[in-house]
Amino acid sequence: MDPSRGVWTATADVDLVLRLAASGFDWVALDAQHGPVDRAALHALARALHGAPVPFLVRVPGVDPAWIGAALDAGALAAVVPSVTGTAQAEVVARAARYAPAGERSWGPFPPMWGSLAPEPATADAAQQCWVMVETAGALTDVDDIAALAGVDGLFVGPLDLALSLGVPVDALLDDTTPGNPLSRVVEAGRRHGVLVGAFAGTPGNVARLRAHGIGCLAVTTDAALLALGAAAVLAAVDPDQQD
Ligand code: 3PY
Ligand code: MG
Repeated sequence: MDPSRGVWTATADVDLVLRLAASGFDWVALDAQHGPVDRAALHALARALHGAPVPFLVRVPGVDPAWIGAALDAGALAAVVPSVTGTAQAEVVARAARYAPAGERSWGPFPPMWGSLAPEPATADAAQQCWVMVETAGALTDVDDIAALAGVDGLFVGPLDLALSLGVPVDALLDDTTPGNPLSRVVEAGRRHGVLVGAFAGTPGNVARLRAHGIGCLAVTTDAALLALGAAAVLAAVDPDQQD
């Protein structure tokens, strides 16, 4: 996963998501926080993505052990957990992603519902991951302790919320190269504790800025952006003189 180029989806359309999973990106992220993925949609999407060429991630709606379990039950490579405010919440999150004795995940994988086998608990614990989003000032303050927690496999920066929480413009956050800048603190915590560091980029320009910080696992674009870019490219190709 590092480096990797993922696509973030803001829809719950099974056919669209399946096509995105076969379009060259390394992973697909389903969004149950800001997108329309509810539990019923999660079942339909997971069933369709079972056996897809690339893994999927699920951003759960918040610090919610039930949703973290559901994301992993669906077969996500990782539950991506937003709005974590610090070490105490990260501990809850990490325990929700692993079966006992390491954690408190409840048994209930989805694949038997469509006739496939459930992974053994130990296999699931080894293969499935928990990524904590670093997008609050509190999570940034605690980032080293969060990265050190057993069961935290990744730190995933949400630049939009992190900038809001720090009270700085997103551009200032992304371009900050002063010693001890926020993104370098996340990267260093990840390196120190051997956990993945990723981020939401969304545009090619932001991909370059995040890579310059040493962040290689990136959500490079979204389904909505791909549609807009594709529409603009087609219209420009058929009528090059009508661009505004
Ligand atoms: C953020 O930038 O805050 C995100 O959560 C991106 O999805
Ligand atoms: Mg966010």
